[in-house]
Amino acid sequence: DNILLKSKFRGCMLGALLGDCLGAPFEGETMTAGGKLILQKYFDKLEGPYFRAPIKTYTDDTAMTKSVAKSLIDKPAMDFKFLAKLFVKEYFSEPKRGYGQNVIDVFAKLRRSKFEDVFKPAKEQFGGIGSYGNGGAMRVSPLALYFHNNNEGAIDAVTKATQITHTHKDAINGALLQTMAIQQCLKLDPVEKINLQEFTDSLIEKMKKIETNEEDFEDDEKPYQVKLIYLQQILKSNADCDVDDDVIRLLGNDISALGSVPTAIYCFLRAQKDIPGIRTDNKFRRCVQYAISLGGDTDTIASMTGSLAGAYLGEEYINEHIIKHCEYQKEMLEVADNLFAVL
Ligand code: F2R
Ligand code: MG
Ligand code: MG
Ligand code: MG
Repeated sequence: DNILLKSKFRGCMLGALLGDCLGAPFEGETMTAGGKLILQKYFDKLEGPYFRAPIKTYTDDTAMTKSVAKSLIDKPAMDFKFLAKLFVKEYFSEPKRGYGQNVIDVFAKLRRSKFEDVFKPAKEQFGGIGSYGNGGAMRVSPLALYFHNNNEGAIDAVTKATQITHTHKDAINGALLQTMAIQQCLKLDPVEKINLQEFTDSLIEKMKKIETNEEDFEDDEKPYQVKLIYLQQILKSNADCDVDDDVIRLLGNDISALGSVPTAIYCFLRAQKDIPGIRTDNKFRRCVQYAISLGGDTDTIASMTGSLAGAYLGEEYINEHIIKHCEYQKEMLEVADNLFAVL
């Protein structure tokens, strides 16, 4: 019903914000056992009785998500020149949010070219290959929500919104996979357990339709399907101690879309059950804490994991103390409500 869906919109947007804000201090780190204990205490403290503390600031992940949401709210028919201008305006007003170097170059080119063809600068990057970074996937939440009942609309809008900065197939397909995963979460009942096999089989089916149009079906032409099969295998293996190493080795924890989107989906699904070393009864927290505990691109993986967890569980499952530590939390609720209102 409408009340649940509205809560899921809020949960998804707050989850994306919280993962970014809490994950950012750990970006680029390798997490040791000691590091994971520090992380447990960090969450315990933030979740405890509210205390005044320096605010946890958001990074490029949220900065770009804000622009995607504004674009949808102001012009729901999607105007990609408008979106490109919002990205550029946001970047030049606050450049120190930890953006990737490629997107910085694209923004400079967009501004210099007066936005004549907003898809041209990104196409020229990396000798014409385009960026395979996770910058497209990390900002899709608003699009996944807005187009939750419109599969074709979602595919078209996510593809183009990604292509403003990222034209590599892996970047686009990673953004599409994250979109479809969020949309599946919206359809789940938060009080019912997730059928992990069904959830992942359904993503594989959808990626089969996206990773086609190639001459041959060689392994490296369907990389996301390969990753999703690894994901299923790791989920099924119940050995606990070395699993994190397998996750990092087989799924990745880096800034590429291919090395992070399947990981975020894995974190969300794995955290539906207890995880050794993560002491909490709160499922939402378990998802985000687990994502950060893998190290690497922690803000982005935790943000993508958080948006999935929030879209499944809804706002009520997010601890009210913890979210108060995040910059922009009040505004993000309004963003979610405005997105819901333009449906
Ligand atoms: N950039 C970071 N984190 C590292 C630096 C942190 C920052 N300097 C700080 O001080 O805190 N985080 C943010 O970037 C990731 C999203 O990146 P996005 O938007 O995809 O950027 P970009 O520049 O397009 O790609 C990232 C880098 O990947 C490499 N790369 C991409 N495509 C490539 C290709 N075809 N060939 C070779 N290399 C490629 C480049 O090094 C890109 O700069 C998120 O983690 C966000 O949090
Ligand atoms: Mg970031
Ligand atoms: Mg483990
Ligand atoms: Mg990051």
